[in-house]
Amino acid sequence: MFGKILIANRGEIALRVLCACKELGIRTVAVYSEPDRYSLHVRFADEAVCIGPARSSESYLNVAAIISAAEITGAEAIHPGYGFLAENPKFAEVCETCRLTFIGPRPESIRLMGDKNAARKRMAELGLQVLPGTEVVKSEAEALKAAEQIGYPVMVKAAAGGGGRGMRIVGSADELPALLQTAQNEAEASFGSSDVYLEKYIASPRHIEFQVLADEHGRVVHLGERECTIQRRHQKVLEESPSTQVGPDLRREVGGKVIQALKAIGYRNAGTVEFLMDENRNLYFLEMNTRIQVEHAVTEMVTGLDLVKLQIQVAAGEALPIEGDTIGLRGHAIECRICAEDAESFTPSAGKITGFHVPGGTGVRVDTAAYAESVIPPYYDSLIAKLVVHGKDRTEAIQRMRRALEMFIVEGISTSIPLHEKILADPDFQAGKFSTQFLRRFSPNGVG
Ligand code: MV4
Repeated sequence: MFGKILIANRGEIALRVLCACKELGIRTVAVYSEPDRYSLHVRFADEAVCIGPARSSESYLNVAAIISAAEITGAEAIHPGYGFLAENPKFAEVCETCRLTFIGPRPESIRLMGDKNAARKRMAELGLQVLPGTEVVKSEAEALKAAEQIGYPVMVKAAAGGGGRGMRIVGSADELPALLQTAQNEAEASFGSSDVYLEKYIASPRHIEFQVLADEHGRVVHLGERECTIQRRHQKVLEESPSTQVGPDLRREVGGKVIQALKAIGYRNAGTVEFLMDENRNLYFLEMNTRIQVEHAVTEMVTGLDLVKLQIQVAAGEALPIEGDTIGLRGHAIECRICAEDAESFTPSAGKITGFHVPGGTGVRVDTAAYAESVIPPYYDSLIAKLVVHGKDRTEAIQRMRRALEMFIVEGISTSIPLHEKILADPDFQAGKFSTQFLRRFSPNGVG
């Protein structure tokens, strides 16, 4: 096992990784930007190194500064958390070159899944269902011909994409030339590649993802699914596990296919395989995330596992301490992402937290790096806390979340707590009836 790990992140996920290291008896190195000097991840780490000014490109994305910090402190491994350098294959390679263990998948796996079209093609070859679609389209004529075959509406997607950028819905042939061009331009501007492909468009899907873990001895297990359909502008707002739309048979079928596909590519460490579900409960592979995700805690609540400890253990070469291909799921978990944002405009709300109280009690978990008098800087992600509850079933989890939200106090800045209260009170949400369009009902301008 590693003696010392550097945590290349900030906020709640840096603290989350610290918790796992402490429980495994591993010493920790925090890195921080200048405005993060008084952050809890700095306070609770054994050592801390300032890696640059506020701007991420000069601090949390500064590969040279992070590798130097690891070398100076004698860390043997780096945990990247999520965001920042977590899915950068070059960073994973640099770690290897510097004889530091990158706690995550091999660089080849990160690179494959970063190319959405290549990933889609590979996973289809390996047995996962995908939507009808194309390879990268070379010309307008080729796109028109392919779209005719697929049938409108189709979606134009950036091959290097993610986060909804470089995506366009095309309803008919006359719209295609202009939308193809704008998607290509946006893809070029956002990702430095204008490559796009087409896919059959699903109008009101659900977003369902499978959590997987793989060790270095060829073992791959899945830990069930998460329902992540409640999103706004391609940001997840609330997640739960299990999904009301996935029963034991579908879970076993798709989970089994996911395991086979990931064994075939020699996948290692934690990962998430995303699917779109249509109204007939078909699951179509969308993309794979090669990192620990924000919402991993809901899977931890229903499996009783510590995913970050397991990431560290498998990265150190240990075998997965899990019997069989799947693990039993117990009860129901829900996570609300508490963000520092204006309740009406959803714009980020930075500043000093003047009053702070987190709920507790049976079945409640709060992951946060915020505290009373702490300052939320404007430079980074607006997530300030994850409120996660577990109950014996979905009804109890909803009741528990509603009382926990009521007992969560954040003063001095605006948060998304009122939005969560509205979602949890909604009869359609309570009945499990929703799609990716759900949050539009709470936005006066219809921008979900
Ligand atoms: C789609 C789709 C409908 N049909 N693909 C959004 C982000 C990117 N990862 C993929 N996304 C979508 N791809 C086809 N063929 C609808 C979305 C989508 C979406 C997906 C999951 C959760 C929320 C969403 C919100 C808008 C669009």
